[in-house]
Amino acid sequence: MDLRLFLNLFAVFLYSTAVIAQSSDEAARPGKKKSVVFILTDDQDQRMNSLDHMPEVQKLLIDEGTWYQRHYAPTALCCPARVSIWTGLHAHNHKVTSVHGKWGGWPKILQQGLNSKYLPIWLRENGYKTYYAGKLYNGMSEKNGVETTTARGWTDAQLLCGASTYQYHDPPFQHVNETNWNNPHKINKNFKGNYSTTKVADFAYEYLREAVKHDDPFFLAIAPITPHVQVGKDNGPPVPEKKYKGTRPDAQIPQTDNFNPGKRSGVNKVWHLDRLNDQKTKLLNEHYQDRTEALLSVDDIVAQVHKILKDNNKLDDTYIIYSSDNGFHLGQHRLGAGKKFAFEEDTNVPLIIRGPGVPKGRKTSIVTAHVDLSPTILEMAGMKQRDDFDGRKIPITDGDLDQREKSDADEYANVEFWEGTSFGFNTIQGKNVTGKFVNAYKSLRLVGKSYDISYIIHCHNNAHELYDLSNDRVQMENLHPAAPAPESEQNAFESGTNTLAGFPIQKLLQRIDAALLVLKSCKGDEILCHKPWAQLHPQGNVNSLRDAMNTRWDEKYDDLHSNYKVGFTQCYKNGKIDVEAEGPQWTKTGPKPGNQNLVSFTNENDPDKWAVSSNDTDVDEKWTVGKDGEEEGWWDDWE
Ligand SMILES: [Ca+2]
Repeated sequence: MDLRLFLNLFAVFLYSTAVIAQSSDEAARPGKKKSVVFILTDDQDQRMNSLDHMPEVQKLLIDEGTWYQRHYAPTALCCPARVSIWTGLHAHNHKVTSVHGKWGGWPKILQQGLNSKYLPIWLRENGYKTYYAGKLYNGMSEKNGVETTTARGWTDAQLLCGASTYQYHDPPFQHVNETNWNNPHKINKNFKGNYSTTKVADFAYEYLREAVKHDDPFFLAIAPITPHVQVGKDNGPPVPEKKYKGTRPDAQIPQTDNFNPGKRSGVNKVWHLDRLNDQKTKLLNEHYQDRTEALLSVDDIVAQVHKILKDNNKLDDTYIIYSSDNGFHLGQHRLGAGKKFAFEEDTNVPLIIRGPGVPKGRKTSIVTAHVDLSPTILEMAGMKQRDDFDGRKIPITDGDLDQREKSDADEYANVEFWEGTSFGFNTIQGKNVTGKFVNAYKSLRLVGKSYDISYIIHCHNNAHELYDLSNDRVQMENLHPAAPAPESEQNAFESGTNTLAGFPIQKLLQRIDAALLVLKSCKGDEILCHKPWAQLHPQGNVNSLRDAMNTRWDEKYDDLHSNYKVGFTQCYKNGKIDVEAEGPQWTKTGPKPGNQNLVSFTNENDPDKWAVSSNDTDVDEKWTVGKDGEEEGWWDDWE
């Protein structure tokens, strides 16, 4: 090749590389106010492959954007998860742990001051127009005063509110604007004959067409109830739009090793569940089919949003984010239909981002969580991070993704739960299981270069779960030394599996228990939620589990584990946060013991008597579907 030609080509190459780098940096640079469309589904799984049934999501988001395959709901329940999305806080800091009652729902959100401390308020202050169409939180009903005080911060919003929020037909909406939040309109119930998801879509398109006319940046959230079960007047699985009913006859729950398994799994009551019979697995498969068909209406939203942005030349200035508040299980570990567990089906949710500077067709395994979404959107809006954020901005450029993926520092997600759960779909030793049971737990997902670990500590029975997800992606083999075993057999640890990823399990447990101690107490800038080792080793010489496993730290972790093991002294099943009963906490100055004066929590061993053993009168013993149809988990009871 002619040298001059080569040099010219080389110069062109350098120039174009610089331009690409510059535009990518520019997209992420604070000060640039990009618009954002956030599509948030309700109870959509990632682990049951629901996204495979959405061709527009595949084509316009996954192929054209980045798929964050290890994205987690910090609490696997609508209301706590949504508050984490909009505030950037973990539930142990925002304190909304339930969907209703004293510890959750709209009244609790108001009580915690969260109506004036969340994303749309901050975006408005930065000159954004903010719009919302669909379900925002739980419990936004007349009886909870939503017609007196409703959500703040929206330029305009149509919020699904009241008793029929979870009905797929005749949806009720409250029309909200930026001035009337303290004297809002009544809930409008005059949408007879409308299908909920398409009505949400119509409002959203109206907002989007208005927003693209102006130069102001905008934020639009589109939050249909799909594919949540139908609750209230009519109960059952989600109802697909008429044109899609019956269009996915072959859709089937993935036949993973944890689907209605022949061997027992989990701990506590899950361990005792009978295997589901054919009639029940058939019902679950029909439920799955209804979910995939209902999601096709959301797929239409993705296509139409893309079209409106494209037709108005706004695609280059707008991010599209797609996620779900929490995941869902259908038959895994012999459970029925539901959520609330620390199993991956319930906690690992879709997250896809497309937009300026975001790599196309990239799939990343970095760990991200809902608490990271508000920080990320503030970054997209060119705004500074807030000191109290528990989350951190998600990398959205090739360069930043490369850096995070290559980083030696470990990746964490902290998943917690305070509510109870039911097993109404199940039997134990042939008997129906009725009632609501304690399901409070603390858990940790920890992913490093050669390890992928899930660790769960339950309040009930102080039961522990430890899984090696690099070999056991579906959490069937509990490697904890105290794991249950079938009668006259030994558990995996006793049978000789005493290492995980090459680490001795006993020593590993001391380390990850300490990391969980930090994470269950983490708080904004004071105790960073993504740097547990920095708290445990303030001298800065330990940055990963691998570093912490060094034998020079054995004594330190022996001591920590003897004195500050994560555990509970009392269990609740109504969402109550009682920090004193949650064992030791981590503080800025180190570990602090829990309340030693509480009587230790014990359980009956007979599974039929496992309803609850709490002496606290605050526990909600009556557990029925509320009039506003907002009780969660009840669908384990239908059929
Ligand atoms: Ca949900």
